[in-house]
Amino acid sequence: MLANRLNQKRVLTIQDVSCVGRCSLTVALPILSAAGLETSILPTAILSTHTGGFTGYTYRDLTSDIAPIAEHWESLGLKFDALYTGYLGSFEQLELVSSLFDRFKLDGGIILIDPVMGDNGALYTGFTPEFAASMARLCAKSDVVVPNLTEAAFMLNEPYIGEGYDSGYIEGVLTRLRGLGANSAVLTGVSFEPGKIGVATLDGGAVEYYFTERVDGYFHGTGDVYASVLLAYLGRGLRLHEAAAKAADFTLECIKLQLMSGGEPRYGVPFELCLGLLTR
Ligand code: PXL
Repeated sequence: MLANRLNQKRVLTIQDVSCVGRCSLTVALPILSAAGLETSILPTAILSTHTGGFTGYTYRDLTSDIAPIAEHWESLGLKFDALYTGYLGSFEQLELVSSLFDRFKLDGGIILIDPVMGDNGALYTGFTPEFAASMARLCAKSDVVVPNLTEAAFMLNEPYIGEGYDSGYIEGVLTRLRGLGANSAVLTGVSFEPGKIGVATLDGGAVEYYFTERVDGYFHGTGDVYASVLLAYLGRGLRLHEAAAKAADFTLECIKLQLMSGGEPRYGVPFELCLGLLTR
């Protein structure tokens, strides 16, 4: 991958700004920066808070800014070592992002899609199965797709199975995710036994697993923390499975601190206190 003389990789992350509530860009930007990646952002919308756990939030759609921003960047000849998408809010944004992938990825660069759409068997407010089908089509352009079990089920148009599954099921899901055209897939929230939760990865060889202790509860924004740390380590050149495992450890640290802090889950996890783990 092309880098500047300090050997810094250049990343573009495309997702909303939820002003309050530690998710999307307010998580991705500090994590990628702490890991030493030069990080550019393309905000797709500005919300006063995220949509999970707050009512009355404002939403300013920035879709119409994407094309002119991209034209300016093209005039500058910009390209990125990695493009990373998180929460995207409309079919039009999916179309625009698909074109950004074609125009701004360096040869040998990474496209990472975190298809943020839902959790625990349900889609977040505002998302539909049709949107999940379009997200699945976008995944054909990805090098790495990072869904949880809910997002995977909706993208594959399959029933959601939240528990009681076996490794055959997980391996089938990963294979079908690659069948969408993604080069590799990381499935989060995989659990075969009480007290343990983890990730399963597939990049062409055998499926690999990594488990940590399970902390019960719902922790807002941890999917965004996970995907950002995953990309941070991929940018450092770690193999997919190693990066996926390190991201799981980092996310667990954040969750433990969240429990210690006693803060309201909707304000997200105190990932700031873990950033030192990412700096050299
Ligand atoms: O954490 C994912 C996320 C990102 N952005 C917005 C959200 C959510 C999850 O609810 O609402 C606006």
